Amino acid sequence: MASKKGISSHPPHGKAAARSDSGPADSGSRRPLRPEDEVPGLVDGWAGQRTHNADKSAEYGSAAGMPTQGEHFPEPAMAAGASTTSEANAGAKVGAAAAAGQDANAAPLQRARNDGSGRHMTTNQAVAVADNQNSLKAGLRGPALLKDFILREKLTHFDHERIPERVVHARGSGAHGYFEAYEDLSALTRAAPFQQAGKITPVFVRFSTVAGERGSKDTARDVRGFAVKFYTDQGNWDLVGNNMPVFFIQDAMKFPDLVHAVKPEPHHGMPQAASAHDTFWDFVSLMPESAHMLMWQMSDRAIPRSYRMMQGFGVHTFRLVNAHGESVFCKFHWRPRLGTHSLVWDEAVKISGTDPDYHRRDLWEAIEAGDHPEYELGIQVFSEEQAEGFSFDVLDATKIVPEELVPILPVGRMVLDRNPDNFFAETEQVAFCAAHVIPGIDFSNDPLLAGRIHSYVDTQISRLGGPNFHELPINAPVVPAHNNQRDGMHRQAIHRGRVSYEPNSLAGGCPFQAGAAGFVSFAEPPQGDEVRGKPEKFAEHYAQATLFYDSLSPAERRHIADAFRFELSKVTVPAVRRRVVSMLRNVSGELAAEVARGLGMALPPAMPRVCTTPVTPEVALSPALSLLSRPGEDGIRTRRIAVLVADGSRAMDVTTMHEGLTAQGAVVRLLGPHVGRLQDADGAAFDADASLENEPGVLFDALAVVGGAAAAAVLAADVRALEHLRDGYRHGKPLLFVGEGRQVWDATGVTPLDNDPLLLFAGADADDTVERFAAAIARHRYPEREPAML
Ligand code: HDE
Repeated sequence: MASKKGISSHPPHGKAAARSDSGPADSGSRRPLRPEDEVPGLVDGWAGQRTHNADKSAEYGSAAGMPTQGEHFPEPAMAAGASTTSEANAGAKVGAAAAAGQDANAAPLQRARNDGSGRHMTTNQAVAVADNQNSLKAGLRGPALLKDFILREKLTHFDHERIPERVVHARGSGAHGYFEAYEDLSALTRAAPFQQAGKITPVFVRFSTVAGERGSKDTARDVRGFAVKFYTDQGNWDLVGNNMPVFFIQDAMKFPDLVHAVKPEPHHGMPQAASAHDTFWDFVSLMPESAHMLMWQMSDRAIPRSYRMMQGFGVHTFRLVNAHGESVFCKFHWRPRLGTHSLVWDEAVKISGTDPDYHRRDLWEAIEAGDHPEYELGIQVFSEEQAEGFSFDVLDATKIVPEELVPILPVGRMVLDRNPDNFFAETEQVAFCAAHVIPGIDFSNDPLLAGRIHSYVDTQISRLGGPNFHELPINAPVVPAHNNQRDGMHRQAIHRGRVSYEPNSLAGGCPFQAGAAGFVSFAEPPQGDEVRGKPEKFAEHYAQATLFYDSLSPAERRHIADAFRFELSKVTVPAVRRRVVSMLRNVSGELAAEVARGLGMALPPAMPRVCTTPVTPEVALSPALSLLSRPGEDGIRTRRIAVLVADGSRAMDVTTMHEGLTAQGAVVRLLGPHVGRLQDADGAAFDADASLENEPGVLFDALAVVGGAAAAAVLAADVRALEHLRDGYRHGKPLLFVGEGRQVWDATGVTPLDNDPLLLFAGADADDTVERFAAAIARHRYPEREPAML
């Protein structure tokens, strides 16, 4: 057993360190020597007491069991890690002696913020810059001089302002916030955020697309990253998930192949941020395990309306481990309070042209407006024995555990309430890592997860330039980190003392191993021989793809067929198209036939299945998979409504609409032929805050045209207004026409469906117009219009 003892409060004093207390007369920071400054004597005392490494015997044999705390000695002031006897001499640069356990990195981010307000400009060496307009020249028309260190510093820094973008998930947006636990989960896990009801843990979240480069559009058809860094009081925990609960591949060995296939083709660097090309479909159709994920990727989930309106999933099966070392399997789910909503494809394409930053802007603006996005964290918990009984393998990341099989237990909520100060310093430099777990959270043997545990740390080393990326302010934990790792590029911490190894006696044994209080890996029994291979249940590739497809509404199913048709129409090699459709036959005959029809090809025979023994899934339909089951709890809150206006629009209508919808939390914009001042027939003035040109209708969730004959005539003759309304109708959005505004609808030439519930006409003086419109907006879309509009 290792000792937890320490030596008592009065260590033996050795020879006092030779020190001079003389110094400049003005050095008020000096102080006389104190007994605890007698570092050499103290250390000798520790070294003398630690006659041998008593911890050593605990390292051997399977009986060793739980690790024990390392032998160490209580630390008197300025002793254990002291570097020099002059260390306590305070100064404007060095400050005074470090407090025991100090780690400046653990402080809140404000320690690193830089505020130039009211300050003059300086170089990086803090030398005031007199002239920031002109380089130094030999004569006004003469050559610039090499000795202009100010110009050179500025240009040199500029030349190195970029870092490599992420290999995948390069395009992303971040936000700060907090996680609040609903209840004490200590029976299940010792993970810090879940130890008491109401406990708050700070978080930083980064949402992303996967395939596109850093400057690519937000509304690409793609998986979205949903990465959460919990700064817990037990260290950082990163839950690095996606907005889809499964993945394309089962084994990390295939990840580079998958990414090479989906990224722009290497010979010509196209297409950007798109899976609609030959190499992607060639690869995935030779990897039938991707069938389930492809259904998600071709579904509405791949074109979310907003980062604030998408679910998040941990994807892999994890372990929760409690203080007794007992473990259960766990799947993590994030559920947005605003509901899960999507764009439609034509809309996503148009948005990408008009606002490639659509999701980034949406997240930023909502937080700035005080509409803080909120997500509930839920867990599915099941035992190893339960898992063994499932028809699928929980270690296979291409499978979900249906909610109908294992219910989701809500355990807390996350609120994003603060935008970053600086995109680069925070969102770009944040380094998520699947290996960042804390006591109480552990890995399962999912072979995809195993690769991730390696890959994320590794990639940061080239992306962030060395092994000390954990010291960047955004990555540093909120509790101090102490170990014997030293040096490396860009080291920020100034470690004290001569000891950077353990065991030691010269630093009183510190920092010492935490024993049972630290991270203790779950004692997973060994599984068998070392082999390269996959378990049998991994061979079933289609049952859950079918489950997903069958559980969706007709409109959602149609969107999947449309997406396959579009993507495959971009594939130039007919054999690849055929192979994909032959794979789809194993998912759904209906889907395969629809896609084949859309591609003008004969239905190929079904692809031979890898698993020929039929599997009986526990769940044949899972309504929870349909977006229809996830409308959200907040009605029209944060929905963007465009009110189309022109000179002559009834100012009263404008005001009623604006106030009525804003009162329900919607974001209303007046869209005029130009921005700025407009007036109604009576001369009442109002301002258009956007124009038909700079904020086209696709950027809104609903559109309205208010009354006023002159305005209606102007808008009915404006092709942009008509296009916005046609798009709005085609994309299933609520449309409202008040009084003479109806003339604008008539001018669109659209023949509406009978009894379209989201196409509203209101009399000029009706009282319930805003209420009817709000009710329609809360229904979001009427997808039944789409087939008629293709
Ligand atoms: Fe990632 N992934 N990934 N991934 N991943 C990265 O790490 C990797 C996988 C996910 O906002 C990279 O820092 C491997 C699944 C997100 O910064 C890289 C494998 C899931 C993000 C990497 C996977 C994810 C990444 C690139 C298969 C959902 C963005 C830059 C074995 C559970 C995090 C970086 C952010 C980023 C590797 C598969 C989610 C290269 C090897 C499955 C959300 O390390």
